[in-house]
Amino acid sequence: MISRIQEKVSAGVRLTQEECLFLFESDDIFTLGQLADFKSKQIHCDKVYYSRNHHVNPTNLCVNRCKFCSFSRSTGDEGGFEHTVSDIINMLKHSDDPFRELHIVGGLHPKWPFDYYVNLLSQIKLNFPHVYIKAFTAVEIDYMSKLSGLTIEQTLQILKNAGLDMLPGGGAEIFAGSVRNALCPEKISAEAWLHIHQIAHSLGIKSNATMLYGHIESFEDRVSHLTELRDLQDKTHGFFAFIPLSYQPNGRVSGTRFHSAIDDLKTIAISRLYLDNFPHIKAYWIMLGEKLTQVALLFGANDIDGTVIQEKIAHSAGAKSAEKLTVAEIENLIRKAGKIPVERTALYEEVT
Ligand code: V47
Ligand code: SF4
Repeated sequence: MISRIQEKVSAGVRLTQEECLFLFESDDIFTLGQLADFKSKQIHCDKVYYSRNHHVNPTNLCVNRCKFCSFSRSTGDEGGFEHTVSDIINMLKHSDDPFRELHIVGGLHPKWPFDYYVNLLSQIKLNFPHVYIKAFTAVEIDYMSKLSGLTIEQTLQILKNAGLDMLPGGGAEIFAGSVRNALCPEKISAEAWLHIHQIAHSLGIKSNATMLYGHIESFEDRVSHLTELRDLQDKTHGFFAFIPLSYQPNGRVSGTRFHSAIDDLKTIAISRLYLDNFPHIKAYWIMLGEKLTQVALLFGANDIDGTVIQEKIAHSAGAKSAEKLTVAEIENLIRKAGKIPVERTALYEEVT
């Protein structure tokens, strides 16, 4: 089977679900790396993208309590926080690090009205007109639509008018119903997640997609997750990047399988090979660690996210990576992998 897959990759022919599963079950990591690097070079030469980005988490209070999430709190819990819009603007004004992209995600606050989110976007655009805003997972969009009584389409259109530039890829977790029910029973369904991204794309709002892996899912679950994304991308071409998120064990999900550096590299490489219609595969250094991220650049990843100032979600689940990276550190990491660092905006425009 591997020689057939090699021939198909060289000829640019799409891989089947069976071939994708075969690759997950294979331990031939060097062949996988070679194939994925070949594919990545075809699309991007040796360019690896990064952005100067800043994370903002308006609140960690959340009415959902997903089992893998160490970030969220219920009202009254120790460690809960809720920031006003002016707190956030002040915090950004006093940031020591320059940024071109804001990544804004948070919990589903039990009391805030829809206006909070609209106001947050418009105040950010007023104060930082040149910054792109990547904000609110499909889970948050669904919650806002229920809060406001508006349709998903109306909700997204209002957010877009207020300054929303694109959606992040969070909340996808694993689409397989049995795993989703075990990990995050209160979260929107896979169908709802895909539907919200489809509507966003139809309104001209681009988005990313993620897959949380390395917990209780099977390789078959990963293949069907990737297939759902590939199918939607065929219809809309609205996704920029796919980001496999390596599960950071937090002790609240029992029965997790040991996951490893090899599994992380394999998942990046297979994503590059199978998602032939996704322009970018992102190695998220916050969850992989800086050193493995550098190796992932030789396994099909062509994006490293960014400086990621003030990340809270992975670090509250025990991620050991740095709090942020400087541009010099990122560029050095990319160059030492034999690749060419390219700064980008959230919308993948090259910054010169
Ligand atoms: O949806 C929560 C995940 C996601 C854990 O679009 C965990 O550019 C691992 O989606 N272990 C949010 N993961 C992060 C996210 C993201 C990150 C960077 C860039 C982009 C982008 C999106 O974090 C959640 C959930 O899947 N998460 N807990 C955990 N213990
Ligand atoms: Fe809430 Fe998101 Fe954490 Fe789930 S993953 S508990 S929806 S913040």
